[in-house]
Amino acid sequence: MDELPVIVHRRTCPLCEAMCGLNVHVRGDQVERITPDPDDVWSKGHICPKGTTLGALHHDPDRLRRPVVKQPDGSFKEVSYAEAYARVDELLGPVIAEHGIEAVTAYVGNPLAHALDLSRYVGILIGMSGIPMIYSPGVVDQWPKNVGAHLMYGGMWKIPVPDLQRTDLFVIMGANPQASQGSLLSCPDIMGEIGAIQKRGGRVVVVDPRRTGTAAKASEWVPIVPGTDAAFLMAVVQVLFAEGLVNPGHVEQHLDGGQASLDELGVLVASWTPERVEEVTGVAADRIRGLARELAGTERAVLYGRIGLCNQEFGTLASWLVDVVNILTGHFDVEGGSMFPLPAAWTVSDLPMPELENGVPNFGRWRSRVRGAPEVLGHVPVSCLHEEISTPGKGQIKALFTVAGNPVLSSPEGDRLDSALPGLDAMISVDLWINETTRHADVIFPGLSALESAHFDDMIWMFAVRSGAKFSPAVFDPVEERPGEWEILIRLAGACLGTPMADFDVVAIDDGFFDVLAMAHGVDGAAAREHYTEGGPMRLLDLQIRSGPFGDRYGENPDGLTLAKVQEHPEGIDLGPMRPRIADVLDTANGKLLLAPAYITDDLTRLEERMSRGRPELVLINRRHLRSNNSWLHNVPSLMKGSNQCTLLMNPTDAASRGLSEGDLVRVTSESGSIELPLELDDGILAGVVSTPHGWGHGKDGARLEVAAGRPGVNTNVLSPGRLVDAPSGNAMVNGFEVSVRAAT
Ligand SMILES: Nc1nc2c(c(=O)[nH]1)N[C@H]1C(S)=C(S)[C@@H](COP(=O)(O)OP(=O)(O)OC[C@H]3O[C@@H](n4cnc5c(=O)[nH]c(N)nc54)[C@H](O)[C@@H]3O)O[C@H]1N2
Ligand SMILES: Nc1nc2c(c(=O)[nH]1)N[C@H]1C(S)=C(S)[C@@H](COP(=O)(O)OP(=O)(O)OC[C@H]3O[C@@H](n4cnc5c(=O)[nH]c(N)nc54)[C@H](O)[C@@H]3O)O[C@H]1N2
Ligand code: SF4
Ligand SMILES: [Mo]
Repeated sequence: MDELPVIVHRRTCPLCEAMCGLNVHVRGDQVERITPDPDDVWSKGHICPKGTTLGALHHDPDRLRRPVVKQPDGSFKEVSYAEAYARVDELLGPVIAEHGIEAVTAYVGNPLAHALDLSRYVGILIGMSGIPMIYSPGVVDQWPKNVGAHLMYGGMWKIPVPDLQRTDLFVIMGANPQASQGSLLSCPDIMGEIGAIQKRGGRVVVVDPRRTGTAAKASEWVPIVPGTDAAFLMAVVQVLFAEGLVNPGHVEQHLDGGQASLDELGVLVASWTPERVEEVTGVAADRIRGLARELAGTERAVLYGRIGLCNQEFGTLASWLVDVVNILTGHFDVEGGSMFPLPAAWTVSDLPMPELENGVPNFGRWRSRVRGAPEVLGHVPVSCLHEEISTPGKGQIKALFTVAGNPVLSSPEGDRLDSALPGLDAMISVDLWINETTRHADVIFPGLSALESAHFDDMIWMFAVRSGAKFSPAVFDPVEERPGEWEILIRLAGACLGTPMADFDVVAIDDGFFDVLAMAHGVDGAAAREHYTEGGPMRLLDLQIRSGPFGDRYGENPDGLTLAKVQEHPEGIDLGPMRPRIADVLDTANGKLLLAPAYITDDLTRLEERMSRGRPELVLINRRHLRSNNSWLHNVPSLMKGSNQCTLLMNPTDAASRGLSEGDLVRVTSESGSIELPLELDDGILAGVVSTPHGWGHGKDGARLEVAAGRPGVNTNVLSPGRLVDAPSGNAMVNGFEVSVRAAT
């Protein structure tokens, strides 16, 4: 081995939105180490501990390299693709024949958003298979933002992001970029940017029930009672109106109803004074008033809200109010404020949805069968899935696809899903590991490892503070010829349509998909296809770039971008910071920005009711850790070193009053269930609030994650009550529900 040279491959890390440039040092077929790429034009040498683990993930002996099929004794056997396809046909055929396609659904998980081909091709499985609806963790994540964006701007992914590289006041609510590295906010080294804001004389304020790693580095931490951000922000808006601080700038001309819409909003917020909300929020009236004035009075300022504002009781109101504050204070669609990014490659996820085009609240077109939960943007709460599988009757789910997901750990009431999955007639998973969820599958198709795949982010550029383009070729060839995941997704759609998986005409479907997407972007697909010798994700990516805002449009703009030109720049291409572009973005029925959609403001009655409700003695919130990534990096030995991440954080005063001390094993109980985990005292968490991380609870029989099983932790979603959601979006309220804590016996 030693005589083989080390070759350094440049890569973009696909694990989170920071899109860091990596140098992967490879000798032979072994990754020796991974270092930051200082010459990457986007990340300039930033990296986190997870980025160095792509080699460990690639070499992980537990990672699946071939399809596996469940045997009668419950074990998995490696099989050929032909055998796996045949098993899918055998299982799926009878389900559809007997119960119809309504008995089939899919759960599509988070890594989808980061993978070259899954992100671009999952639409085929969803759109072509005929399955009526799918489930995803979107409703334990950002659905409130999607609802707001859909109603206000006319597209569920038209989500504005803070221009933090050019701002002087950055107010962060319910996000902890120190751990997450940014969410619906793609920016390398956010903590570095936070330092830079302070260095240029600006301020960073964190509003969070916990003094997080971000809050510790900020200029100020404002502790807030979980779930009360909407009340807090209503008071901020009240102050803006009461003190004559409303000045939307150039955005005013885009407001549906103009000045009148502002006046109406002023009336709506009139009673929400800081004094009225200070007790409920735990934030002094003076501080709320001061923050409103500071936001209005700082030329370059921005308010940013993320998962802590979504995964809570008033997610839609709180997320909407973040945008409202930015609009009213003139920090919308301007440098240093909240802006709309411009991806070089348009994203496949952002196709106009015909039935959702009008900006009218056409939600609730149908309801879930068992609970009667209303559909919102095609989704119902993901906790419905377990009961749709386990409750008999017409419409019962009998077959499930999971793609890049682990809902047993990530969904509220995941333990009930764990119990329901064995009742399925067919479960087919596309995943690289046998995890807590896929252990129930009948067939698992493995994707390629990150280092075996080329990479160019799709969705993530929609949230990027700069436009840019980076392409990474695969570092390794797969050991054997294997179909890409995009091809598996197409074949699975075929199986739903009654064609044997092996026989499905992948090329024809891929061509058709290309042509539809091309047409949506003003390109003649058939003519464009003449430029290529083969189809698949690379062809699609080239189309996305060439017909994108910087593209060459197949020769029309000879100086424009193509995938080939991007490939000439392994360090990436920087296409500049965000620019004002609201007129291009707005896609509502009348092209105007709807400042206060009635669908959202109607929910104020629920907030009113919350104002007179007492606060439970103890509520639970969640947290993330820099060395973890949802449920699936716990099989990497280097990330599992160090202190136990899966602990309950509690304020020392709450511990003392319960006779509990650091390290005690405690039992946490909610209306849904109980878990036991060690106690960690933290004077930086508000009294009356405790915190757990999600994504733990490994060590289950049949899963194949040996390292994770050695330090399994517990599944916090056993505690999360499925019935508790943010009403307008159906998004799970995994933060802010009541729990009790006592010593475990
Ligand atoms: N209580 C609580 N619950 C939460 C959250 C919370 O804050 N609190 N957060 C929620 C959020 S924001 C999210 S996004 C979800 C995440 O929820 P999920 O998406 O369900 O879970 P992950 O842990 O991301 O699981 C990803 C799976 O994809 C697989 N995988 C990785 N890369 C690939 C690939 O390239 N191809 C394929 N086919 N598979 C791949 C991994 O092996 C893993 O099994 O969890 C949600 N759940
Ligand atoms: N290292 C790491 N990085 C990740 C992930 C990971 O699991 N690990 N997951 C990725 C994914 S899928 C996502 S969606 C993003 C999420 O990225 P972020 O949105 O930054 O998520 P968190 O780090 O969980 O921070 C949420 C914060 O909300 C606070 N909070 C909870 N309830 C409330 C409340 O009611 N009000 C307020 N104001 N704050 C509240 C919590 O205390 C916490 O500090 O991270 C991504 N990046
Ligand atoms: S912050 Fe870490 S996980 Fe995220 S892209 Fe960079 S190296 Fe990867
Ligand atoms: Mo997420």
